[in-house]
Amino acid sequence: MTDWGARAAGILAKLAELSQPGPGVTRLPFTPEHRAAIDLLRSWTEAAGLTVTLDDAGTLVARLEGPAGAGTFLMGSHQDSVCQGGAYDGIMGVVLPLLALEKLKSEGAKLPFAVEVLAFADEEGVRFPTALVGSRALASSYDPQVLDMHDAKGMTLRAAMTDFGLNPDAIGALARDPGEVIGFLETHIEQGPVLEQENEPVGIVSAICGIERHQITIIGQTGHAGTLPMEGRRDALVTAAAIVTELNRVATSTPNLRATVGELTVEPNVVNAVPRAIRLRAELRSPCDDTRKAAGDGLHRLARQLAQEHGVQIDCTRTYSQAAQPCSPELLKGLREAVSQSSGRCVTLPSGATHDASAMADLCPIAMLFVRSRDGISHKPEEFTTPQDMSTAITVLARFLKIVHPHQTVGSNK
Ligand code: HGY
Ligand code: MN
Ligand code: MN
Repeated sequence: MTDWGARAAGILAKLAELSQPGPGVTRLPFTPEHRAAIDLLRSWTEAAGLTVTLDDAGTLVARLEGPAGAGTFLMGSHQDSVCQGGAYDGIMGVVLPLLALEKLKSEGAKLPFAVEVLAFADEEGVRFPTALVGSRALASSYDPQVLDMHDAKGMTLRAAMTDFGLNPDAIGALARDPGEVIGFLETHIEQGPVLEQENEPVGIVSAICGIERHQITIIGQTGHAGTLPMEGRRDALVTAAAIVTELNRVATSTPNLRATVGELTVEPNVVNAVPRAIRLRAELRSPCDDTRKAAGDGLHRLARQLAQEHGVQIDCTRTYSQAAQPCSPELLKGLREAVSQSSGRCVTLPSGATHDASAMADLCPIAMLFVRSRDGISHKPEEFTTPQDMSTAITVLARFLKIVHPHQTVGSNK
């Protein structure tokens, strides 16, 4: 009897070694570490009888052929990590479905459609100021302008992909025919505390939160910290602090809203000079787009009002936004059935993190299976999921594939 959870843990431990030196896992897209992960996954999946290709967005595609014309069910997640991240975020969602296919094969089960397990190159957007190129390419929402974006060393995405042996100009041709795709299921660590609190190994995602980002620049006036009177100062950091505090109060008192100011730079940033300029980046997330947009508009009003009161200049720009994506009711029904056959209660929860599934929703019905994270930790070396929980997830995925029907090519997420 195969211990599928132990198999998963062993493979993930090997993949975690394919990292830049340092604590945790650092595997960024189009790097030697990414190449090593592709090679390891390719050798393993070809041995399991799947055909493996690398598309021009850097997505590894492991395909189990099915009857002609029956359509394809897509699974998978991202291979990249954040810097000094964990060994499960993303890559576990590639390994578990591959093992579910092996489990089905060991049981002699034949599926009435083809299955592809995808390992997307870049979901985190850590190396380049963009993300989801692979999933957006399949979903026809890819913007070629992102190829001109560059990393911290000045290398463009185009150059990095070309050096990686890809043809970035062919990415647009990767778009899939929606009529051929039955759906997409992403398996992912929860990255939060809910499943642990509910004492459940897996959970079903109801919707993926929408997200928007704002850049706020504040220009005040610097001066000697000791000789400039407090009266009449135009301290840019005082305005920024008021924005951060008020934004936090609004998010804490608004249901289904999370707000974070994760980036803030100060100029001249010396202890004995009054801060002249601040650049901060705020992020808002919500499963409800109206809530998120209202909070974003409120942030701009607040910033302008404080700037007037403090006598500083301000510029607010919404630099990014991504709509909330509800999961497909039809796929959720199948997932619920598979979970109730395998582990018990079906805890359903929204995803506060974004995922490739957010982009795949433009192509086909989507669903997500969450796997319990110890202490809800993620994006850190301590990220962990037990082999037992992974074994349960593999069983759920195998059962789910036997429940999905090719006719589910129609249907939407709404
Ligand atoms: O930011 C996110 O939600 C994801 O981890 N990239
Ligand atoms: Mn992540
Ligand atoms: Mn992830």
